[in-house]
Amino acid sequence: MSNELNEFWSEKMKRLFYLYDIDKDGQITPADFEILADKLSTLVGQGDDKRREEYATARKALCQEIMRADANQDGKVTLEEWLDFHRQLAIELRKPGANPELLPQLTQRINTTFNMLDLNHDGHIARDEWVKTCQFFGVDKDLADNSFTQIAKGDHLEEATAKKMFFDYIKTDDPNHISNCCLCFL
Ligand SMILES: [Ca+2]
Ligand SMILES: [Ca+2]
Repeated sequence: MSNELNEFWSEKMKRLFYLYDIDKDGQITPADFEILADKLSTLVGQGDDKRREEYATARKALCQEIMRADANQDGKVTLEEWLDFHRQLAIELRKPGANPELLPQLTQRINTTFNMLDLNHDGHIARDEWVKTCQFFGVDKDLADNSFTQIAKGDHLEEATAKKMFFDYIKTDDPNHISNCCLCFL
């Protein structure tokens, strides 16, 4: 793999950008995360106060991580800033011997994402958690179910496997790579 990232990769990162730009004003700001948090809390269930609180904390952490892409620090992440940020990350991840766990731009974000996906906090992602979250982001149920079958062993997606998948997702520009099913989660 070279440092050139192809059209497929750019399109993938653009889709991710528009996924986070929830109010569709063409930039990612903390306001988008407020809306996201409200929507996500319906996934957790209204009755579970503790879990909702955890979600609120996770959302703040995720917002901070994503706002790292705001290169000129004006409180908004533009598409250009977003692509530059992820291009640098992808190049970093492609270096031989790179340890993705040590990349500060990504580690916290991956941990937060994993914890949000692991809805019942038992250390792995179960099939129904995966499918539920995929559906929330508008992915077809069968498609979500199939992708889970491909990446997980049985009905459990272990933390290490999930994280490797997230890193591969940022890194790869191969349209056939299995990690592309992670679109919704980063
Ligand atoms: Ca926005
Ligand atoms: Ca900016």
